[in-house]
Amino acid sequence: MTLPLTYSPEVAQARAQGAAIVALESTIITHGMPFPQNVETARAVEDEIRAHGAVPATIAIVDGRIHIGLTAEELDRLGQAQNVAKLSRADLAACLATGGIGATTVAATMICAHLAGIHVFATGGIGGVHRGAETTFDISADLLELAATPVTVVAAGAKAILDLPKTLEVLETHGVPVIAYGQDDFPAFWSRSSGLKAPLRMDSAAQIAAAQRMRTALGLPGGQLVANPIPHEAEIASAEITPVIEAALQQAQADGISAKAVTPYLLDRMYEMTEGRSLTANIALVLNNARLASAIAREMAATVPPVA
Ligand code: PSU
Ligand code: MN
Repeated sequence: MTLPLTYSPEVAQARAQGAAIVALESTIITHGMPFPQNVETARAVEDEIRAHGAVPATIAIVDGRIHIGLTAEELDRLGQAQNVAKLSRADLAACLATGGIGATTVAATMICAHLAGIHVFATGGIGGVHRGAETTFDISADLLELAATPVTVVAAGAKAILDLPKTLEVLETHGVPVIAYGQDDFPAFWSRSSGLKAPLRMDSAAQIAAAQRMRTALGLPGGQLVANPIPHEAEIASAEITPVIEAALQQAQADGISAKAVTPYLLDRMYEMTEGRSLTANIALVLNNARLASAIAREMAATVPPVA
């Protein structure tokens, strides 16, 4: 069976030349940000990657095929479509088999990036262990994917809507390297520090690329989580964001939100309660992650032969 992969012309050319490529997810577009900022941000992130010497590959399922790189029209269509399925590892094959349209989470984007020979991926925040997971068992499939699939994911840590100590514990149990970039603390998305020390720290893209190569050489499956703190000027102080998080969590509980709907619901509530400030910060940190991912991809491309 041939894989249902479609490369955009830009990504196909980059692959042929062995150029640096950075994968991007699409759930952040369909479920993470409102229209039109979602499409504007997706474009800005792609441009930022091009400006930093790499080629962007936004990944989504369109008409039952895995698209590695979206054309401008496809991106517009996805950004405005209603009721797009949010696809993780569990849903990906079913969506492809039934010919639908779908947005890939961090987990599904990692799977698709790996199929396409792409080793690095930039996003905003990853899914993690939800607060109350001891009763709900709500632990994002993103964490297990990092343990299984050899892609380095650059994120601004995880949102404090999650239980961050438990998230770090699950990553450790599954053998996922968690690398803070340029500081000792694990960042918490809108805030540069979560108050928790990250297990590992690196200060250069070259070290991060070398660590992924070494992991693979040792025969260890899986990727790495690079936690890149939000730029100083875009940070929302923890004293300001904490009450908003608490209120959003309470509303989610009152509304009986569960499973896949939890993360999009919380993001939406926070956007409204901060009057868009959470989104402005989100955009700044994704751009920052795109820059670091581009540098890592350039380091990787310098050592990895082009795809035949
Ligand atoms: N966290 C964010 N923004 C996001 C997501 C998570 O700060 O957009 C999205 C990502 O696509 C992530 C997914 O992979 O939500 C995780 O969903 P869940 O918690 O249902 O696994
Ligand atoms: Mn979940």
